[in-house]
Amino acid sequence: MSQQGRKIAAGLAVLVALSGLLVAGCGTGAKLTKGPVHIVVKNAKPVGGVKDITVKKGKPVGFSVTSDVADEIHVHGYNYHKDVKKGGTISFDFPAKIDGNFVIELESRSEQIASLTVEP
Ligand SMILES: [Cu+2]
Repeated sequence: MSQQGRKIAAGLAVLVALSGLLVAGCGTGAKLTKGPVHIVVKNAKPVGGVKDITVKKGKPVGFSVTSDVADEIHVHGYNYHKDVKKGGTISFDFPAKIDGNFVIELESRSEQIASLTVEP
């Protein structure tokens, strides 16, 4: 093996060790969402994909949505609805009373923007 080859092998070994640590870190339970979540909707789609919000039952759920299209934000399961204006921002703040996995979407477009997980 050339010296460069050895360096690459050593680098790979470090990467493998690091990714092992990351996987181990996430192994126990899902990662809970810390702090407020801000979802940005651009061209009627969530920027960066569907956002995961994970909280423990009984804890507060807080997030805001800034949208470039007017629509209604619907939190399934909890059945909260709020209208957002084109270019506007709205926020939700409610206690996580029901456990399970719930879709948060742009109601009139049936476009999912976030996934709410409430752990029992
Ligand atoms: Cu809906």
